[in-house]
Amino acid sequence: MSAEISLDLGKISDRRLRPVAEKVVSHTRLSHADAELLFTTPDLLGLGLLADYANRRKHGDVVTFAANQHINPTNVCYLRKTCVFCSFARLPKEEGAYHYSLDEVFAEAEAAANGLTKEFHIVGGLDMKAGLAYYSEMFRGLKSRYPHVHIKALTAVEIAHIARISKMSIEDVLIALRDAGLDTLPGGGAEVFGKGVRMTIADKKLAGEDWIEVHRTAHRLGIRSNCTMLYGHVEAIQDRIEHLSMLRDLQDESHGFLAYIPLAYHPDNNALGIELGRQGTATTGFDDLRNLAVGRLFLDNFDHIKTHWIMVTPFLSQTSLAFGVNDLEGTVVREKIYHEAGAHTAQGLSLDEILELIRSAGKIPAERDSFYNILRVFERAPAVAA
Ligand code: V47
Repeated sequence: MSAEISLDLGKISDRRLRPVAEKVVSHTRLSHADAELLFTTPDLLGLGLLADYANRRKHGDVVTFAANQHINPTNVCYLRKTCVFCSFARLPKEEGAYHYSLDEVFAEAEAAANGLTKEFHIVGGLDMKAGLAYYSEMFRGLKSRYPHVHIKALTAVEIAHIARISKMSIEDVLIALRDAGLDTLPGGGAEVFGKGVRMTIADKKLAGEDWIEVHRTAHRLGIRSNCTMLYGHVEAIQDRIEHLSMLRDLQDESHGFLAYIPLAYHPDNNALGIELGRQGTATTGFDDLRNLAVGRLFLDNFDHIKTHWIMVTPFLSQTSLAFGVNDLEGTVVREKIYHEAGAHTAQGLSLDEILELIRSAGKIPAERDSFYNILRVFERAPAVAA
């Protein structure tokens, strides 16, 4: 594939990016100083060109998506008061708190009876009533009803919570959940690993090193996972670089990550947004594209960079397909976490809408399974007559 992929260095206007470009072309790993330059250059188009080059070298013009359904079984979370960026969590007796019975989960999952859904993405709060038995029965029930649907469930933070309330090791919890039907772990709960930032936005949440350790254990057991970074709140550029570095190091060691997904902070209806005076002011398109492009370039050992259209809008996600991104969050069906935090996007996209987004960016849409095997490739859009 790489034979036809070229990079026109003349189009990169920030000359300081040239040595970085040469490293990208020669597959040389980028340093922290390179990452700092990428995070600060005003030459967004130059950065995009580099990221697009690195992406097309791996994936050509193919952009993948999965037919997935998000299910959030509980919003009860004992970290409600200390994870100040979150708008989704509630204390058990607070207005709006909910905890689905298993029958309610199965009823919500009935949307998968359409035969199109290939993945359940299941995450929720740290609920004292949602332990190993609850999730094991849930996964068994889902697998018996929809054996073909992959279960991507429970962030590292939830795994650690289940281990703590069940007085079990992380490894034993992962093994028990895998036996019940868990296939992979989603990438949530990572936020920003640096201690200073974590103390400010998610004091008492699982520490960054411990988040990494849960994923390391999962990878050792053959359970693949995703990873994320929540950006656009109080973190400095150095915090972003340290975070990405920790992800890159674990990937070198385990090769267990499937995709990296930068998550844009949404400031509505949460204490942090109020404190920062940011209600209604989400991240900028410039920073959204930059985070995706830097992810592609710095995480040279990752195959897939995914854009979450719910957080950055389908329009920006579409634009990001020219900034290093090869994977689009899927159909989703009914999203709750970011809509509580002020996302104004739809709660799901139809297959036709996804195909149109990808095609009108000049790319080739392909449906994938949860391990990124291509299931079907769709035609390119027919050329428009001049
Ligand atoms: O960890 C919570 C984020 C994450 C807010 O693995 C917020 O395929 C923005 O990780 N503004 C959970 N973000 C979701 C997640 C995810 C999403 C899509 C795909 C995958 C995957 C994983 O949501 C949390 C946190 O970082 N979040 N509150 C907020 N106010």
